[in-house]
Amino acid sequence: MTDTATLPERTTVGIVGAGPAGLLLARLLHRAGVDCVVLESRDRAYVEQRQRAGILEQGTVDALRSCGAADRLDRESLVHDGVELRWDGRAHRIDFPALTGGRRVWVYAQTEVVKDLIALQLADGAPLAFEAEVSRVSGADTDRPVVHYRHLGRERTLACDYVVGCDGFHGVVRRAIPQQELRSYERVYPYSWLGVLADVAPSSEELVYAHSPRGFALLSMRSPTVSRLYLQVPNGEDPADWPDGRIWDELDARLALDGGWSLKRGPITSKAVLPMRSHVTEPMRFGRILLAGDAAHIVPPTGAKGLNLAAADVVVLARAFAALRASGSTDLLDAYSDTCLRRVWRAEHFSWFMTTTLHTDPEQSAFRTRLQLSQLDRIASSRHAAAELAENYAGLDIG
Ligand code: RFL
Ligand code: PHB
Repeated sequence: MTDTATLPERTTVGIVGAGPAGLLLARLLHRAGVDCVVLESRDRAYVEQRQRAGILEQGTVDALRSCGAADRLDRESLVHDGVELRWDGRAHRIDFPALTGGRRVWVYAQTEVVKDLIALQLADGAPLAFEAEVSRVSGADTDRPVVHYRHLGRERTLACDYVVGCDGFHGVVRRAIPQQELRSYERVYPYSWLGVLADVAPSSEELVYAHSPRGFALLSMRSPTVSRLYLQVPNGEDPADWPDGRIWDELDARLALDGGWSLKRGPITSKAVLPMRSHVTEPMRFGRILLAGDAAHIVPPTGAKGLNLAAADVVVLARAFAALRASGSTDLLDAYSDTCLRRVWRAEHFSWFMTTTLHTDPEQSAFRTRLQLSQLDRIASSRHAAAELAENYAGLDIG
C-alpha cells in the first residue's frame, strides 16, 4: 500500500475512487504510459469485500484482458449463454448466442474484479492510496485542478492536468462542477432489493428473473457452490425482519413453476437491502474534470448494467488520454461525454424496462399488471422481442 511519503504532489490524471471504474482506468492508463494517482477513501479490505454486481459483458471482459487483468477471470468465471424469465408459473429461456450472433456473458463477481485490479496495481501500477478521503476539488475552471484529501491524518493536495471522478453516486468530484453547468435526470423506484449470499449450489445453471404478484425475485450465483439471490421488498425494509426461513419460503413462492421446481436451501451468510434508482448527470465533463461510472449515472440492477457502464466509460476515457499523449489531440476527450451518454441512455432505458416489467409496484393497477404479462408473453413468442432483450443484456456495440 502506498504511504503518504511516496504519494506525489502532482500527476497527469488524478483518479478519485478505487471502485471498478477508478481501478480499471488506472490500469489502462498505466498500459498507455499515462501517469496517474488513485485516491480511495475506504480501506482495502472494505473495498475488496463490498458485495455488488455479478455479470460481465463481452466489452468488459475484453477491457480486462487488454490490460492483463483477466487471468483469474478466464480460469474461474462461469460463461453463460442465456437467462430464464419466469412468470405466471411458466418459464422462457433467452438464448443469447442464438439471438445476438454469438454473444454471451460472464458470471464473475465485482469483488473479484476489484481484487484482481488492486493486486496488479500494487504490484507494478501507479500509486494507489487507501484511506485517502478527498474533501473537494478546486480549480475546476483552470488548467490545473487540485484534489484536496486527507491521508494518515495529514491534509494533502494533488495538482493534476485532469481529475476523473470515479467516486460513485455520493462522490465529491461532481460537486466541483458549477451546478448551472449540469443537468440531472432521476427516477427513484417504490421498492428495494433484499440481496443475500448463501452457501448452497445454485438451483439453476443460468440466472432466473421472476415476475410474481408477490414481487420480483432473482436467482444468481457466485460459483458452483455459492448462490446470490434477490427479493423485491418495500423501501426501508429491515433485513432483521427477514429470518432465513422467511427468505427461502418467499423465494420458493416467487420462483414456483407449474409442474414443480425445487429450490435448494443452505446457510445464508450475508443480507442487505439495496434501494433502486435511475440517475444521469450531463455532461460527463466540465473543463478538466471528468466523471465516470456511478459518479455520472446510476441504473437499477435489474439489467446488470452498472459495472459494465463504468468499464465502458473508462475504456473511452483511456483511449482519449492515450491519444492526447500520442498526438496532443483533445478530439477524443472533447467527444468523451457525448460518446458515453449514447450508451448510458440505452442502458438507462433497458434497466428501467427490465425493472418496470418484472417488479410489482404495491400500488399498481390491474391494468398495469396485464400490460406486464402481455409484454412477457410477447418476449416468449416473438424472436424480435426476445432478440431486443438479448442484445441489450449481452451488451451493445456503442462507442
Ligand atoms: P463504486 O464501485 O461505487 O466506486 C466508487 C469508489 O469511490 C470511493 N469514494 C471516494 N474515494 C475518495 N474520496 C471520496 N470522497 C470518495 N467518495 C467515494 C468509494 O469508496 C468507492 O470505492 O463506483 P464505480 O467504480 O463507478 O463502479 C460502479 C459499480 O460499482 C456499480 O455500477 C455496480 O455495482 C452496479 N451493479 C451491477 N452492475 C453490473 O454491471 N452488473 C450487475 O450484475 C450489477 N449488480 C449492482 C448490482 C449494484 C448493486 N448495488 C449495491 C446497488 C447489484 C447490486 C446489489
Ligand atoms: C448478481 O449476481 O449480483 C446480479 C446478477 C444480475 C443482476 C443483478 C445482480 O441483474
